[in-house]
Formats: sequence, C-alpha cells, structure tokens
Amino acid sequence: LQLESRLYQTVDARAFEIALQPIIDLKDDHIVGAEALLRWPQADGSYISPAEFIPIAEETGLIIPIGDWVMEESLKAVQRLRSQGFPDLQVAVNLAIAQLWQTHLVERIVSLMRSLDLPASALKVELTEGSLMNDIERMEEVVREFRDAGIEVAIDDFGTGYSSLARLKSLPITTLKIDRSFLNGVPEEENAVSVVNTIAHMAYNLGIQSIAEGIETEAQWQILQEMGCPLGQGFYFARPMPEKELLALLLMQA
Ligand code: G
Ligand code: G
Ligand code: MN
Ligand code: NA
Repeated sequence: LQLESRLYQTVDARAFEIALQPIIDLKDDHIVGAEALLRWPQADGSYISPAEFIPIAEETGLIIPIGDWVMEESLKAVQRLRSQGFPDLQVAVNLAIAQLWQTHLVERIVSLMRSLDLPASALKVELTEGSLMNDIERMEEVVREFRDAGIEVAIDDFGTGYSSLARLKSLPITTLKIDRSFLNGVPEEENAVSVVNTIAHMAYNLGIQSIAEGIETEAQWQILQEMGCPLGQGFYFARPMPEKELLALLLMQA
C-alpha cells in the first residue's frame, strides 16, 4: 500500500501539521478555544484529509505515534497561546478509539501537561460517539480517568451514532458536540430546527455543555443563540488555521 508506507515516512519525519479551528462563545462570538485538526501536507501543496488516513492509521497501529504527536503539539500550541495573553484558552484534541486502549494514556497526558505547566482546564478530549458505544466498560473507565484528572470530555459527532439516552446519562462526559449534519436545513426547515433544539435542550437538562458544529451562516448562529446553545464552531466564524493566524485573530479580538 503506497499510502500506508508514505504514512510511515511522515510519522518518522514528524511532517504532519496541526490546524486550529476556533470554538466560539455564541453569546458574544469571542474565541474560547480551538479544536486541533490533523493535516497531512503533500509535495504538491495539497492535503490528504484525516478522514482518509485516520482509518489506515488505526488499522496499522500508526495512530498511536500520530496521536501522541498530535497531543504533544496541541498542548504546546495552547501553552504558547495562553502565555501570549490568552490564559483561559482551551484546546480540544480528537482521540481515536485505538488510543483509548493504551495503558497509562491519561497518566501520560497529565504528566505532559504538568511538564508544560498547563492546568487540566487547558485540554478537552473529543471521543466519537461511535467509540463510546464500542466497549462500554473500557470507555467508562477512560472517561472517568479523564474526569478524575479534571480534563473535560466531549462526545464528538453526537447524533450520528446510536447512543441511547441511558448511555449518555451513565457517562460522566462534560460536552456534547452536535454533529454538523444536523445544521443542514437550519433555519429554513422546521423539523431540522426542532431536532437541534431538542438535542441542545437535552444536553442542558443533563448538565452537559453543547457545541454546535458546522455553523456556516449568520442565521444559524442567531437561531442557536436563541436556543441557548452556549458554544459553536464553523466556517461562518473561522476555518481551521495555523497557530500564527489564530494568534493574530485572538489579538484582533482582544
Ligand atoms: O478537519 P477535517 O474535516 O479534515 O477532519 C476530518 C475528520 O478527521 C474529523 O472527523 C476529525 O474529527 C478527524 N480528525 C482530525 N484530526 C484528528 C486527529 O488528530 N485525531 C483523530 N483521531 N481524528 C482526527
Ligand atoms: O468530526 P470532527 O467534528 O472532529 O470534524 C471536524 C471537521 O469539520 C473538520 O474537518 C473541519 O474542517 C470540519 N468543519 C468545521 N467547520 C465546518 C463548517 O462550518 N462546515 C463544514 N462543512 N465543515 C466544517
Ligand atoms: Mn472533533
Ligand atoms: Na464532529
């Protein structure tokens, strides 16, 4: 497999990049954090999407060194940004299911954060709804370990899997990311609006923070604000960008 061997080389050369997409407080549109999104740059200047290579990285086990790299780079980036005048900024890092099986995963993250002098609140981890449904006992254990360490845990792509409400109630997650597919048809279709409204209110009633993903228009922002959804993310506010650009944006906003 050519893709696979090129992936190996990229891991060796540590030649991935991280893009940061701002996460916004929907009340006043200020940036509260950013999601770290892995980028694989190609010789011709294009990028291969993680949607394409993460599954291969999972099959080959490469997700472990890649995931470690993403975590370390994301924490270093947020540490730099926090020290440049944004001490409350948080970074959200996606974790693949295979990473959740690593022994001492949480311990290693905690000690990395300690060595960077970062409090637990500087990090949120994102687990896909699919992974949380995978091995119930293991997932509960990992989520609890993160929570015991004070690290927030989000369910990513919420609503695309088949988590039961009972399951949601039994996991001590802090955040639910409403999958961007739910924003299709918002605000013009009544049913689409109802679904998003229902998810946002369910989260609120469970004491869980919600983040609406894929906000692309001002009208979507408006209606989510009216629903009381606290946080959002999407091209309307900002695309994933290099750390330097995020710093410039933060400075402009300050
Ligand atoms: O940003 P983009 O649309 O290219 O991301 C595509 C998918 O890849 C998303 O589902 C996103 O969650 C996932 N992804 C991006 N970066 C990472 C990462 O560092 N680790 C894992 N496991 N998934 C990632
Ligand atoms: O699965 P996850 O939520 O981690 O994936 C994040 C992905 O969503 C990234 O690939 C990112 O580029 C993409 N994304 C972020 N905001 C928007 C948006 O407003 N519209 C669309 N279509 N994609 C978005
Ligand atoms: Mn995500
Ligand atoms: Na998502």
